[in-house]
Amino acid sequence: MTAVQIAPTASDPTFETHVERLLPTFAARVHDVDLREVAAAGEGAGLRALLARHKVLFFSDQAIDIDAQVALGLAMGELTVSHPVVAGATNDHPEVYALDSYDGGRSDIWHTDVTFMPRPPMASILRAVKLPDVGGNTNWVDLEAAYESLTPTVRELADQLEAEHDGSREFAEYLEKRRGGEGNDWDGEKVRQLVPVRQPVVRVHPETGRRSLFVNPGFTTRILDVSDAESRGLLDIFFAHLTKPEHLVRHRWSAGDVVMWDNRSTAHYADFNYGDVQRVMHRVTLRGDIPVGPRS
Ligand SMILES: O=C(O)CCC(=O)C(=O)O
Ligand SMILES: [Fe+2]
Repeated sequence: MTAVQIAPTASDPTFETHVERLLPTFAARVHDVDLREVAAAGEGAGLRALLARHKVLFFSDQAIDIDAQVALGLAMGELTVSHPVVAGATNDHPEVYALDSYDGGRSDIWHTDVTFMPRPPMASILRAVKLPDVGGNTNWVDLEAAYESLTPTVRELADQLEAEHDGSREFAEYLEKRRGGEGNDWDGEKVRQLVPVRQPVVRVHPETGRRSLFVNPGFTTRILDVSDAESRGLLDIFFAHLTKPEHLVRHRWSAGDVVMWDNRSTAHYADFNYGDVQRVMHRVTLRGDIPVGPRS
């Protein structure tokens, strides 16, 4: 790992002078910022605002361990537990979600984190712990650009729709394996069952007011109040727009990388192309709000 830069952020609490934009609509590399310093200096609010603006932020050469990752999350907001049904990385770190490829921890399907709960986390902060030499890149798409890429007539239809999100396919087995079939406390309630939830198909970002296409192949199971055939057709259209290459940024991980993303405006996918090599990532998530559509 190269030397960590000391953050000269006091002169720019918005961090904008540190930003290198990666695509016209989203994603930015943030240079010469030490995330431990940001947390210690109480500058988390600036980072949070930067994240709402750019949607995905990439940081490199960070000397961050599990405790520093938690401290960073706390500087930016309130942390959730690791996941509704997956236990924390260690007993001391119930808020850290370990994605270990040796333990089935893969994310090779497009998704936005935890949209199968009524109140999904607003943002995720991910740190590379153990990486394959090559492969295991992560991809993010801009759900606001995906919404904008629909024709106005289809946008107007999407604005009126709601969809079912269900975490069972991805996570029911984790819940069954937990002692007593009990998950974690999420939003003040013990999770004992993954009950499908209703979410708006178009989400209005609570900070920016921008609209995004808030469906994903990982958890969105159907469009509600239309026929099965219509639901399938609509989801096909929405998913195709979501994953257009021009809405996508891909990251090749190095040791010391930290990436954070806004779950209110993006979806992501981790490539699984590294065979039986171990890949471990640690994530913390910031508590979010209940998604709101244009009509609610
Ligand atoms: O492993 C990755 O790169 C991403 C995993 C993921 O989906 C997440 O951390 O939410
Ligand atoms: Fe994820």
